[in-house]
Amino acid sequence: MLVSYQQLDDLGVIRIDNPPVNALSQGVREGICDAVKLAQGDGTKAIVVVCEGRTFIAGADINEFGKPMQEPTLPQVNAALESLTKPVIAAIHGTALGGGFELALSCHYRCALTSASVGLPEVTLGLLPGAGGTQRLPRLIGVKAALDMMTTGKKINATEALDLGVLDRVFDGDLTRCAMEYARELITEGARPRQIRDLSIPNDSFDKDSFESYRGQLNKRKRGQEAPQKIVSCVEAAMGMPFKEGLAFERSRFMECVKSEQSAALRHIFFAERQAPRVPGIDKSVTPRVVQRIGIIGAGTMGGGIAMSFANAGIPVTLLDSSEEGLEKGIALIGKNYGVSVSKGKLSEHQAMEREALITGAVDYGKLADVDLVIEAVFESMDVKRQVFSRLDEVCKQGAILATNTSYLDVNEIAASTSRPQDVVGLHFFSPANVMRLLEVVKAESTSDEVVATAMALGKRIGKVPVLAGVCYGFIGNRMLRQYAREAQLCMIEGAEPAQIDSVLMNFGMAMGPLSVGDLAGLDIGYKARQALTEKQKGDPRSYCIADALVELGRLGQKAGAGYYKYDPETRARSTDPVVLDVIREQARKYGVQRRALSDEEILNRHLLALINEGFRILDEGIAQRAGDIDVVYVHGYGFPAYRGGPMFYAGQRGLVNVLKEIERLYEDTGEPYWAPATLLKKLVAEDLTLNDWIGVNG
Ligand code: 3H9
Repeated sequence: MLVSYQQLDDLGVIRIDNPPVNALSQGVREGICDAVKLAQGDGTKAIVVVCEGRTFIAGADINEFGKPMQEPTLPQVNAALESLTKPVIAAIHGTALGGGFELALSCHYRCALTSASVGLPEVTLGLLPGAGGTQRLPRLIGVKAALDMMTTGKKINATEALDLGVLDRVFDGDLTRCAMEYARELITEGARPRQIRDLSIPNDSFDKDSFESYRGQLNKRKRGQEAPQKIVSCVEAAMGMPFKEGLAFERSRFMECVKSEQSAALRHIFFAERQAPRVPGIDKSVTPRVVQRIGIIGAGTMGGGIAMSFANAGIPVTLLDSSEEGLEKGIALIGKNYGVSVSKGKLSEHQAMEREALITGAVDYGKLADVDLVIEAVFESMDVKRQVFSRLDEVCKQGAILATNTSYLDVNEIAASTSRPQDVVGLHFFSPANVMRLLEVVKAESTSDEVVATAMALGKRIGKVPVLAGVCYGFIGNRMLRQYAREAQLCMIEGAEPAQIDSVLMNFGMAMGPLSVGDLAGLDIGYKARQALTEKQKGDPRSYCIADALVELGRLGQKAGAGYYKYDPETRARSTDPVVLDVIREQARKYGVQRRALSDEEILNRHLLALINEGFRILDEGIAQRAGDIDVVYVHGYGFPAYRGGPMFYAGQRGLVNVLKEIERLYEDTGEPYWAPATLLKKLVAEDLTLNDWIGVNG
């Protein structure tokens, strides 16, 4: 029974029970309508709507989008609840989200546990609140607050919701009992049904110009996204139209969103994120090890960021550095970062102090004797890593997990420097580690299932999206990035300016262009890494000669005020530098490259197809378990626009046949082996299969 109705003296209780999150599937919607009919006809004086399990309704059932809509629709359910002629009280625990919150807004009163929160996260799925949210919320809390909630998709906690007037009552304790007491209070007071639809929005609360400037801000904040702009239109409609017409307007915009490619892409990412931590082949009986204390080696920016990730989740950390001076610097940087969070109002001083207190500094490896898991974040050199791991092997207790944060190096070789390779795993965090959500969990040949399961569970516990990767140079993300970065270099030497390349990729939706990313990270990093390689390993000099020449001129990127661009020392605004254009032309001459004008389309295609082709190879080799994992890596670690679903989903949207044709053309034109189409791509096209049809080497 997804929905039950029970009469308890003078109260009716509608109880929803659709685990795991009480999503509003067709059966639930039908069940609520049936319950409303019973409630209307019996002798009860008020109705309480409550949910079983861990949360109030978390929204429409996302699995139903993209399939034919089945009645009753959620707007119909909400209209039925709102029209009941006795007070209806929503009793909220956990999170009332999306359609779940809209259902609560159709009830006449709302109460919640103090631990609850409410929100309209539809925008994160490329949707808008399509069951009256855009019409009811502005009537209840005003246009500006409603727009902010709906366009950010952020939840608000019960206290904020009470202050805003979204909730009427909050309490601690047994929700159903408290809600029933509240309902009886309302009956005693003679409270009447109170419909938000009947409230009006004052016409002067938000004028036409304010809507225009709000749209302009959204264009920057939500660059390229359709749903946020449609939300603004719906709220404008709420102001200018009667409720019923506003609802119809909202419905038609909602249906446009449901059918959009952007929403399909964001829904794909929603499910891919949840699937990523699952590792087929690991037996359900494998239980993760208990992890209560973490050790981190290296108090640099990376080590400090990793330490903060654990402290933020309440897990104590021992942060070790080889020198007192390095340790002091690292701890000071952590303190500074927490200070910034306090000044931005993201943390209270007390919270920041509590978190900092969880991080203890050390310079003596003996202090790591009792940690359950240790992560090495030292200099990227195999010799250094091997020394660190053999030392850890000596000091760490049996059963402790030994992890490396290497971005490229061979985890098998690192594991071999210990007597317990089964306990060694890669945990590749992305910078800044306390902010970025991606965590590549690298399984080496001997890593035990228990260790992988522990890493996945721990990643989730600290709020990351863990993705399994196999061992190869650069794992999933950086291996693909090399192909993408190569195209940026080649496009430059062949004729494009840095600003053209960056703006093409920004217009596609990338968080930053490849050359701006280079300047931000520092061009010296790649330069140093190349110095350690042989000429053969470095590959085609055209793919790095410009970067090398810039470093040799002291242009190390933003930190030096100059890289691919020059940077204003005060504002840090970037501009094109004729010196760089000269360097590019000089390198083209040196390598005999005939420069030409490159179209934006060519630049975009070459970058994306380079990612996609390598993605197919990675999938074929079993380095990634699923295409969706690659998408999650690119969205959460490399600024790929989530509304395009990640490189592999995007390839599917373009059509694998078309993608193959374009890669084949690039291969023919250049003769470069890296443009040889990936075997898996050819196989899927030949067999007329999609990526979803394909079951990879990992099952
Ligand atoms: C909407 O409401 C549109 C309306 O305005 C208009 C309609 C006309 N549907 O995240 P978790 C599954 S749009 C189906 O790991 P947590 C999820 O896939 C919707 N399934 O748990 C997973 O399944 P599995 C607006 C859903 O405790 C399982 O539940 N609402 C839905 O970390 C557990 O999920 C949202 O955008 C759903 N709506 O977090 C809210 N939600 O175990 C989306 C979850 O098989 N949901 N599942 O992988 C969330 O934000 C989080 O799931 C929540 C719980 C915070 C609720």
